[in-house]
Amino acid sequence: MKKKKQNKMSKKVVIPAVLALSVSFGGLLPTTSAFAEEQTNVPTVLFQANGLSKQEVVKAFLQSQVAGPKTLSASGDQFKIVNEEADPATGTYHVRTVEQYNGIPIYGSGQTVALDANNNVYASFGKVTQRLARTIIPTKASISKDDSIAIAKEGIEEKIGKVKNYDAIDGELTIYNYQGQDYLTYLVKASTAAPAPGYFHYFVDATNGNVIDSFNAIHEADPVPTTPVIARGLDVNGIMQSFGVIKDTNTGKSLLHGTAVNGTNSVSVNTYDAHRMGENGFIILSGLLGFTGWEVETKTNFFADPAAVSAHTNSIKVNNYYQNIHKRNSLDAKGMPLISTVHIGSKWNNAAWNGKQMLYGDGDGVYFSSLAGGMDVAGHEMTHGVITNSANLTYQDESGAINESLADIFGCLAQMNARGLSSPADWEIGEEIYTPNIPGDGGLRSLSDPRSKSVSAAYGLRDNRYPDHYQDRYLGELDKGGVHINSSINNKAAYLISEGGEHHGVNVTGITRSKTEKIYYRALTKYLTASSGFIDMRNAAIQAARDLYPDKNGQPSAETKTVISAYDAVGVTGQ
Ligand code: TI1
Ligand code: ZN
Ligand code: CA
Repeated sequence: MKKKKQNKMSKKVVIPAVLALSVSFGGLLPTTSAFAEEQTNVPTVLFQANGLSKQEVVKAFLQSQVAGPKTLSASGDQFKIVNEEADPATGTYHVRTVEQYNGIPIYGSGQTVALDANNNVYASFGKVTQRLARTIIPTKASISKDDSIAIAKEGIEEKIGKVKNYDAIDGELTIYNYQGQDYLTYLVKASTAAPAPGYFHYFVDATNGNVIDSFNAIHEADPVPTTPVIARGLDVNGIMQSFGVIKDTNTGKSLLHGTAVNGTNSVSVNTYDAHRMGENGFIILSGLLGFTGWEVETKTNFFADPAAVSAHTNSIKVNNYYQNIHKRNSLDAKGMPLISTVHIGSKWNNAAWNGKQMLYGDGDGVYFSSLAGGMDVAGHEMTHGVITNSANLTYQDESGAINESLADIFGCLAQMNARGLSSPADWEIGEEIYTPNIPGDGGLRSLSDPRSKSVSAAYGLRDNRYPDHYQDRYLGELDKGGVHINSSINNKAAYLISEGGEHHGVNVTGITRSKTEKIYYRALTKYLTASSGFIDMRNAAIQAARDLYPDKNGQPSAETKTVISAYDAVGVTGQ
């Protein structure tokens, strides 16, 4: 009873300094994350429930972050709840919202709000648009949805030629902010198989039919089921692997279609061959439409393509990692199939996630050998799949660097997990496939010491090395704003959290891999949003650490302190 009273008193500190500051700028700028004071003492209550329902609390809290006139009848309710989940482990409740204007969703918007057991808001991430109620965005379309579809078709067919048959095409009214201006658009999404596979997105101005922006995304195809058999094959590293596949009983051929089984969850795992189709074409075609390449087949139950065997078995291992360590059922947490295609392009020195599946190049044999041979590469690409289905971090600038970094972090952790706890730590990424003619030179990037790796002089970085401090970050336009460069700053923070060490004069006490992965997974799936940058990553990791390892007597736990000092060490400091 007494405790309860104290809690009530403490709730008076509704808006801590950090939040108050961001709100005071809020009339002009979008606010960034609202985040409870991390250091000590101040209770982590950003907003009191006051008997409201969870949904009401979330909306009232988000509205409270909007400075000035909150609502205007023309703009309507600004926030729409799109996902809610309880976390039984911590008794907390997590809500995702998107913003809308007059009921029309705003493309790319989103917030996460976390409620404690009393329904009080204790954390929130994601920009809140400040002047929506005062912004005049047209909400009346003067062209029809069908007109917008016709306009999108025209654009698509200019690019890939006459499309006889669209697999799917539809439009939806969406507010799209492009180069600082809000447009009422129809977002037309179109899937094509021929003459080229594609998943096109067209933003057609609903007031005048202009195409504001367009791009291509991706989808997957269905497997063909038959009789299960056990097959084998050598992987890229010369190791014999054994795995279940299906045999087409009519032709007697086995296909590289299997299942990753973990307890009651089972996920389809299908691996295909692009026969060296060009990477650009493949990425576009496969994205939405579902072109996955050609079947990998054998008549003997022995699969003779090492790249296919590696991609296939690595994807099972990475899935096992996410299922066993994070209780995640495949990349979308809903059991989606794991699709990989190997032999993309001619000597393509890369691997990718196209929104739907994994793609692996063969490498040129000098810079990289077959990229399917890197288990951490598979972990990296599959983590992009997890990100697509959680925070959906925008692949550009800071949010892109956080996206790339989480791909590297979980790539490393999944690989270490597969090797077993007793195996030595490995914080190099891509060591199995990088510069095959120079043995022992590690990987493409290093999480333990980013500066041990050189980077192209085109970036103009100090000593042409990957940065390990926020002040050394790359601010140019190459690599989508340095997504593979600045990722190193966050990579180093994750390494320090796990292993500890002194960095730029800050001492960090390591808390183990196992605690590190729990913190980052929680930050990714419960707190980060599409627009999160470095400071949000810091705040999300601290919040996740505090959830998992709570403060005691107003003092952060050792784990939380480690997270704070790791981010201090890489120059990402609480303001
Ligand atoms: S997600 C993918 C980006 C690809 C864009 C091209 C379409 C990516 O980040 N690929 C990894 C592959 C990798 C991963 C290689 C781990 C080695 C180790 C990557 O880092 N690519 C580098 C080469 C890059 O694209 O700059
Ligand atoms: Zn990547
Ligand atoms: Ca590695």
